Formats: sequence, C-alpha cells, structure tokens
Amino acid sequence: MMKKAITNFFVVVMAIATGLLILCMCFSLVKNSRRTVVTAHRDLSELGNIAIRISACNSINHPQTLGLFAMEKYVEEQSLGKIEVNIYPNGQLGSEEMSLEQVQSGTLEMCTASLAPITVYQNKFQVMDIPFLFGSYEEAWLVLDSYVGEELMATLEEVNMKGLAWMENGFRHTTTASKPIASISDFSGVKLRTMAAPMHILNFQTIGANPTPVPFSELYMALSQKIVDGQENPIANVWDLNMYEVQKALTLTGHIYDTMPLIANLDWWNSLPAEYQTIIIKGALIGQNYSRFCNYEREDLLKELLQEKGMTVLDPDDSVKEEMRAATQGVVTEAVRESIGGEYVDAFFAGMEEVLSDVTKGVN
Ligand code: EAX
Repeated sequence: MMKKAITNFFVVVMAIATGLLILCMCFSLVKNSRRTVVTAHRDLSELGNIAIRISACNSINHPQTLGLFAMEKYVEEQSLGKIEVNIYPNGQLGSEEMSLEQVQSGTLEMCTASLAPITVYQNKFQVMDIPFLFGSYEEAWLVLDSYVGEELMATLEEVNMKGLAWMENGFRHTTTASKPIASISDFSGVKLRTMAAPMHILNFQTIGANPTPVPFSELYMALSQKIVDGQENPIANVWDLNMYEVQKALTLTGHIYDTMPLIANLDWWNSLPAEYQTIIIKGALIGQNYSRFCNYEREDLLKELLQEKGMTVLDPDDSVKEEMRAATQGVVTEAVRESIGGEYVDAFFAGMEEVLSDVTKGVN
C-alpha cells in the first residue's frame, strides 16, 4: 500500500515537472521568436547598401510612376536607407523594349513594361493580348492577384527575369484625328498606331484598320505629323501625352486591359539578402495597389478634362463593343493558341473561370 502511494507520488511529481519543462520550453520559444524580430533590424544594419535603378517610359504624373514613388518611399524607409531606389521616368534610360533587354542581361536592375513588349521575351504573356478578356478592372485584378497571375508572372523566370508586381496601365481606348468610332465600320482604313506586338496588330487588322507600329517615345510626333490617323492607349496616356492637341476624339473601346509588370533581373534578385527581398516585394505591392487606385480614381476626371480641352469623348454602346468582341476575340485567341500552345491558353481560361466563380461561391 505504502509502496503504491510512493509510486503515485512520484508519478504526480514527474508529471508536474514535465509540464513545467514544457511550459518553460514554450516560453523560451516565444521569447526567442520575439528576439528574432528584434534581431531582424540588427541584421539589416549589418547588410551592405544597395541601389536599384528602375526604368519607366511614362511621365512622373502617370499612375504607374506614382506607384513607383510609393514603393521608393516604403523601401527606403523600411530598409533604414540601406536600399536606395532611383526611378527614371519618361524613358530616360531607354524604351520599354531596350529596358527589358538590359534587365534580362543584368545591366539594369529593374524596369516596368507594357504587356505587349513583354510578349517579345515571354510569348505566354500573349494570353493577356486577347481582346475583351476582362469585363472590369476588378475582374482583371482578381485574376492577376490569384494563382493564375502568379503562374503567368513566374514564367518570366524562364527568361532570366523576376516579376514583382502588376503596376497599372489601364484599359486601352481609341483616339482618332477626326470623328469618333461610332461603329465598327469606322475602323475601316484608319491608320492606327499600335505597339509592335503581333496580337495587337492582328486585332486591328481583323476589324479593317491599318495598324502601324510606332515607338511610344515617337507617338506624339507621329500623331502631330499625321503619320498615323489615330492610336490606342489608356486614358492616363492620352492625357499625359497631351493628345488632345493632335486628336479630336476619344472612343472608350476598352478593347484590351494593360498592366505594366515591375520586373527585375533574376540573377541580381537571387543574390539579394532575403530581408531585402521581403521589403522590396512588399514595397512593390504597395506601389501596384497605389497605381491601380490612382488610375481608377482619375479616369472620370481625365475624361472631363479632355472634353474641356476640346476632345469628343464617346462611350460607345455596348452593342459596338460586342460587335468588336465578336469580330476579334475568336481570331486572336486562335492565333495565341497557335503561338503559345492551346494547353496553356486552356489552363489560363480554366483558372480565370475558377477564380472568378469562387467569389460568389456559397451565395448564389
Ligand atoms: O504606358 O502604348 C505604348 O506604347 C505604351 O507602352 C504604353 O501604353 C505605356
């Protein structure tokens, strides 16, 4: 009896001791994890200084550039000044095409570029050149911010680039030197400046226009010298390039959603300390969201300002857009399938459908 009581006593003491030990271990883990957070800053101060040059083709007032400035502020502050961000707008370091080439080869750390020039380096991005792919900004953001966008962005690693965020450019609309595009037949014979991208060219050929690639830096001149009759760009660019001086009408065709991924050289990116990568990625996302917000908030105001400057702004009937979609979407999709493989296109569409339908799951 006595022996049993002593054994029980020892079992209880052992249990209490084990419990205390576990508690102590937990406490020390919590303490250690707190310590890790504290030492993160100490680690930062031990890391070397770096400087990042970012090439951008738009002006300092473009939503995309404003997004980059927001990123610069965040990254410089959070890195306690160890990371210096230098933004070069207005194509100072070269066109989007040239900047992509430099980022790929590693002579430049980062740039932003429209989807069209990116397709030259990674043709899978042509899936985004399909006209009327997204019905609204919200739809486009939802898809790009999901695994669908992440997988597309990751394909840049195949060509030695690292995509960090989707800086905003916006839905592309059409401007013309004389009358607005009131029906699809108004595209007939119009010499329309496009980007040098096969799917954009095909898109406008399909509706009877005469697409003519001109570099962005020469666009205003090409319009003012009447080398082309019209062009297509987001509203922010129509305003930024003072196109109201050389174009009479803006038709809100919204044929393609365009974004300007922020892209880094992959080897350079991989050589960065993880702490810096974390800060830069967060900064890039802050910049992305800020650029989206600015663009979205400004579009109505810019439409008004463009009208004040004498432009006719026409929001065409849904039937006009539907006619454009019906004429172009199938043709371009087929060409994209041929170029990048039907499997990739099917997977992208299936992902898009899943992501968009997930939003209403359980409530419809
Ligand atoms: O904001 O149209 C163009 O060439 C531009 O690259 C683009 O819209 C940049």
